[in-house]
Amino acid sequence: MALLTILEYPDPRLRTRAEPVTVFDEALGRQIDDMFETMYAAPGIGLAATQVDYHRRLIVIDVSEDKAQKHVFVNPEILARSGSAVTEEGCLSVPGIFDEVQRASQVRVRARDRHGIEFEQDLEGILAVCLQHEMDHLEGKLFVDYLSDLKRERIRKKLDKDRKARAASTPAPLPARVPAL
Ligand code: GNR
Ligand code: NI
Repeated sequence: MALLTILEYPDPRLRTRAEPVTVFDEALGRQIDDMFETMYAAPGIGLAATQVDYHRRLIVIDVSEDKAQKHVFVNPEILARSGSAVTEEGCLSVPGIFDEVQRASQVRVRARDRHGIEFEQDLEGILAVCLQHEMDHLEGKLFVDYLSDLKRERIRKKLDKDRKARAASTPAPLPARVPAL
């Protein structure tokens, strides 16, 4: 298993539209396991493949507190949506930023599991919200796109500043030892 690097806004790779998964093999299984490990370590309740620079239609979600309710959605499609809910959302690709987003409160999804078996499921609550947030990632869309241009610009500047502060506090790599002449 391996921890994957999560891309951060405004990385242009987060704007990629993911392609359907066509092969359900061991490599896909490993990618799913690595995404769960990365999501739990972050920690987050969902992760879309786009966020780890893997541009296939693949999502993992676990909204439980004991890492005991793993959901995998490959090539997901929303068949129906109903209701409306406003949730304070965050995103591992937009670290430290939280704001309200309005979405459907219930969705019916059709997807495939890691073996390629198709299923349909009704989701509600945070699970429904999270699935919609993750499906946006597969389209290259981020929750900050629902906010005003002014807010999004402020967020971009704050993340830039945070990244510079992080880089400055990270010890510089040791210089390679140069043999004495
Ligand atoms: O960890 C996450 N929490 C969250 C909270 C409210 C709405 C959506 C989310 S998803 C997010 C992880 C993430 O960035 N997934 O793409
Ligand atoms: Ni996200």
